[in-house]
Amino acid sequence: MNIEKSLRDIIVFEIALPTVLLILGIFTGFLQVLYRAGVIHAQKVHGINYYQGLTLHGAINAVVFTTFFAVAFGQAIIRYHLGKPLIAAGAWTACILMTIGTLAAAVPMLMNKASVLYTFYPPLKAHPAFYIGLVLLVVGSWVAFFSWIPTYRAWKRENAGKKTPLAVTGIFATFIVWFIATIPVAIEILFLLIPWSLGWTKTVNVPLARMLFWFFGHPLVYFWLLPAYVMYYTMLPKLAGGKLYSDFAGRFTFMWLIAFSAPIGIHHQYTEPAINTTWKGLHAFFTLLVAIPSLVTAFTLAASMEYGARKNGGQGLFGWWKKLPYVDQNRWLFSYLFAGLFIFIFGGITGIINASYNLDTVVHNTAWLPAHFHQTVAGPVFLAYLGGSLLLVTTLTGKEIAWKAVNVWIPYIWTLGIMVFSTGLFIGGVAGEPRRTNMGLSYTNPISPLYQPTWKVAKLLGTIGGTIMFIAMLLFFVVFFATLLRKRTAEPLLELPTSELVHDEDVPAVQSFGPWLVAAAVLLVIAYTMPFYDLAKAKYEGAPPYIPSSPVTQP
Ligand code: HAS
Repeated sequence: MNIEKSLRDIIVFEIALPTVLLILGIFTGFLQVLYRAGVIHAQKVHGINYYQGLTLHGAINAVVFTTFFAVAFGQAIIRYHLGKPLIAAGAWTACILMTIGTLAAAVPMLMNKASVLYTFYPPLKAHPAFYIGLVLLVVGSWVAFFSWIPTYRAWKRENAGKKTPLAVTGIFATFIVWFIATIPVAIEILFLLIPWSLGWTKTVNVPLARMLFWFFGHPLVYFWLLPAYVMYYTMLPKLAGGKLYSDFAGRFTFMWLIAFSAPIGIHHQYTEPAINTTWKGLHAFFTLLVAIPSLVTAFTLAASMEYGARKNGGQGLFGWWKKLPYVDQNRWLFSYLFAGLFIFIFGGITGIINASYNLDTVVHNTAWLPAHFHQTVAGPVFLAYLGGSLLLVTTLTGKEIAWKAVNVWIPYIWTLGIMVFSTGLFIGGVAGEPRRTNMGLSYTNPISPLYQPTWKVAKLLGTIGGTIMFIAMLLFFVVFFATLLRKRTAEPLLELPTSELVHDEDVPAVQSFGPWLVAAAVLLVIAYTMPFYDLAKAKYEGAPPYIPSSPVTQP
């Protein structure tokens, strides 16, 4: 499809900018591995302090890269599937706000004035520019979302009675989840963190700020996941040589995530003393319900791939697995999506372990947690985004993928790295290895009284896995930038693989957002009214800022 040059340029910029930043995000991730393994026994290296590196790693990879990708990908999906031009002013304003916001937040992070981790958890306190930058990034993404609504409405009027394309439903679900998620964090940042950071208030209400953060923090992970699901449902079956097994399964998944992504944030706070166990139990129950669409996704995608593999001559109960295009250079996106799915099996299982209130008390705040989230956000999500970034760049610039033979193997190298890395972290976590800790100064430093020799195997696995991941990303950067910078060989178009359907069920309940928005509102009232009321009633003392390099809170 031929699309406006300005939109092409915006999307390519929104992919290229965060990918450049990702170089730093990946490098600081690799440094984390080395600090924790005890290869580095220092507070800082190359001028980057441990917590500063951890913040850069989390903020660039999990906040900046993901938000830019979701907006760029959303624009491409809406433009392609609705076949109507987008509102140019919306696309430009979003891009400018997100870029200014990112740069504003980057400066204090690079100056070590915002080493508060991606969770910006008080009493860790950042420079105001960090919070203001994040607000602009979020507002930019809202502008993009709101600017798609008139285009969608116009399409609906012109196509009365037609189902909204599945991919468009998925993108709207993504941004509805994002909008719901970002309201509480906007309240946290605007009313608690910015005034505190500017010195207008002396202390901060930590339990309130944290509850607002996790009200945002869990739907955030489904905001990350949903664009990957859009690719899984609408592209993967086609790439596998088949069709999507069930349209209903896709719509159900998107709608269910709108309703259940948010009323579950307290599962990150099972150990917070300020919250009553009744609400923790309720959020645990809702968390188990949020896993349902992912289980539906697992079976639907397996059936879709089986359909494609059998069309391609696959036979037998398991023999058809051999007929999938694992290393087909022309269907290279399959390898990115399939590898992510494989990793997600383990990310999903460990998520359900975390959700189980009593089991979580064993693993909370240990290395188990980064293992879980590397098998979710750094697994299916990251691989889908890397693949999606390459897809958008190659189609919108008319440039062929460089290093095709290498490209198709990158996701498998990454998968090997993630699996070894996470195994090390899971083992270490169960043994009590803490997360967010510069262990090179303590537990993995033989001259420290805290040295833990029994964690050696876990650390060795973590280091080997982390190194393999780093190599995979170096290869990705070579492929990505070689593609971006090479000569154009075809006309720049927007072409997205789109699956046909095996079963096109007509189920009105999953064809309209309205009932699911109402369900989301009702569930939020049930899940959060009493916990916030309890916090409002309690008379906790406000907390002064905490400086990461010192265990003593600063007056
Ligand atoms: Fe999680 C903590 C529970 C999913 C990300 N999670 C985190 C954190 C992050 C994160 C970043 O209940 C840490 C935050 C921090 O910094 O503190 N999580 C869950 C549950 C799910 C889940 C129940 N998480 C995700 C996803 C994430 C993500 C998705 C990112 C995108 N998580 C928790 C809990 C905590 C937590 C607690 C807090 C713990 C604590 O103590 O702090 C579920 O949504 C998972 C459902 C998934 C499945 C898997 C389906 C499998 C599929 C693959 C099929 C494969 C095929 C291929 C077909 C049920 C779809 C077959 C191929 C072959 C070769 C066989």
